[in-house]
Amino acid sequence: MIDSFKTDELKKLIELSQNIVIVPHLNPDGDAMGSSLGLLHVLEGLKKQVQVVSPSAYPKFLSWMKGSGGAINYEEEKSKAEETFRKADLLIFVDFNSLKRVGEMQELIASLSIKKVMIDHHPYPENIADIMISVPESSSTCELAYHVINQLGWNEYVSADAAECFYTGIMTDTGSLSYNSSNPETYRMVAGLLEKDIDKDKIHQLVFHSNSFSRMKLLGHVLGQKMILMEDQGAAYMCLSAEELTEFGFQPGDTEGFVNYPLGIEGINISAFFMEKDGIIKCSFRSRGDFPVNKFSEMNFSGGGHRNAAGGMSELPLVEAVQKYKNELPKFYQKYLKDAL
Ligand SMILES: [Mn+2]
Repeated sequence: MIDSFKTDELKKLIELSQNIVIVPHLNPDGDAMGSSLGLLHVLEGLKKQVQVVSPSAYPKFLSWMKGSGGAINYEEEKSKAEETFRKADLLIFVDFNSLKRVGEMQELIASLSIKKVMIDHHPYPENIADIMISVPESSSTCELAYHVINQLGWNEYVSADAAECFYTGIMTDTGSLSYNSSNPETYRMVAGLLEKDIDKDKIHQLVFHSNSFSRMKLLGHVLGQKMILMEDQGAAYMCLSAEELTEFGFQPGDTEGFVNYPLGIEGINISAFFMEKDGIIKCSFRSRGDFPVNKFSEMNFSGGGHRNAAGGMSELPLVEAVQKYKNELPKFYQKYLKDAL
């Protein structure tokens, strides 16, 4: 799957490095944290000094993962993060392919002249690293990272802790192997991880059944009061203002997966979720079938991602961002129907 020339180069680079910093994307999800911490455990097994520096906090439902407590949150520990970057001789980017995705860390990272490696499964990578391992066909960065470790001949360094982390990302990025997971390769990787004696049922329980009370209340509110259908396009959207987030005691990760719920309605194949946070509007888009939400987001919400799952942002006020969606989606949908015919 990956050029052996590239993996040879990567192996040499890791062997020569001593202080390795792993960077996930802003608001890291299960795949970003899973691949960061999985690689951390493997590289520590190889006797490297390894540190995960996240651009922002990770969601609480991932705090059971071994090593998560040691991750530096740049938003809260800027000087510690900067110190860590200064000492580093290798950076590994996981689960993103554009420096825009590290938020305020962007300038700092761009200024570092050390070697950089990218391991990612999003389409259209930007040239952000010396060694770019970009496999959009992969279900998740965790699947890809585990595959790379195997190709490097380091399977023995994948401990049960590491395997749990890698498994988590595969599970969260595929909705427990329900989408984005038709490639037999994914199951080969899952089989390899299960051989490490992980408790997959426990991981499922920890990730999907550890909702906070505040998240459940917020979910009830958004589904009950905020979901609007656009039946002509088979679409739905929901939005949450900063006031609503405060009212419901929002914690990072609380809205994770909300965007998927409207797709559970018969006839709804496109879903959007808008949230006012940190002075901007964060957008999430999902679709079923061929409708390319990544292209729609790229054109209208400075975003991108996968065909069926994309992110984006808007600097418009929330009401106007939502209005833009209501205006642009029907136009794009018409164009999509024509192009598809
Ligand atoms: Mn991912």
